[in-house]
Amino acid sequence: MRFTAEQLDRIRPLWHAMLSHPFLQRTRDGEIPDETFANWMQQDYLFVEAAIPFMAALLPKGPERHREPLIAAIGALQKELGLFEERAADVGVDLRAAPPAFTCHAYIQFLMATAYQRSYAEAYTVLYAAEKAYHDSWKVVKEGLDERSPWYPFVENWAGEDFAAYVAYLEGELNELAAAAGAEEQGRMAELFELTTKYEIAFWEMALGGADWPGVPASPRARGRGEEG
Ligand code: MP5
Repeated sequence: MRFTAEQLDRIRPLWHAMLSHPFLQRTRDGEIPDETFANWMQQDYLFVEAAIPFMAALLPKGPERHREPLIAAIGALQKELGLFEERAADVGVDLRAAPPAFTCHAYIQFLMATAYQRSYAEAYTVLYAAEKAYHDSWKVVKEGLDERSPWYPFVENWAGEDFAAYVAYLEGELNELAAAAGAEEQGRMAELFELTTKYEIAFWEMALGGADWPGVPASPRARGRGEEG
């Protein structure tokens, strides 16, 4: 069995926990409150912004054949920020109203630490797991969300054919990297695969439960929907 199939098999209960998360199910069923979805949008906008330097940090570490695809992926992220901005403007959400939540902050730190401190194959594992997680997660939402929903463009972005092809490409490349890695490095890649999945679950949990830091009183600004007080 190839690396990605082996990992998905190994962490199946976790992957299932991610895909059956109430945030996804309620979004799929059109039951997610606007403020809750806005919370996710604000936090994921910050995450995508941070994913650009993460990808850029992978560039000098990777093989030359990965340059063009990584540059294209960075371009796609920049376009994705535009999608957030367009959706947010449409529904009156201020994407800059909330600071990074604890989980978003931690996930971003994890991305950057992985890019700078780990091998290319290890960092690429995190890239693949995060992209695959979003592809699979938004496919769950696609199963039920009304195409006229203001959130449907996010479904089209991550559950669409272009993103599916990108994830399939990453999968093939990651399996090549894993085949060339020694047993110890493969073990570290497996650990990072699992950790990334846990961060993904934590991110949905944060999106659903609010973006306040433990011990810090909720700030009215953080709600970011223009209702002061
Ligand atoms: C992605 C994302 C997908 N936007 N947010 C989280 C928490 N995980 C994964 O990455 P991208 O870079 O938007 O395709």
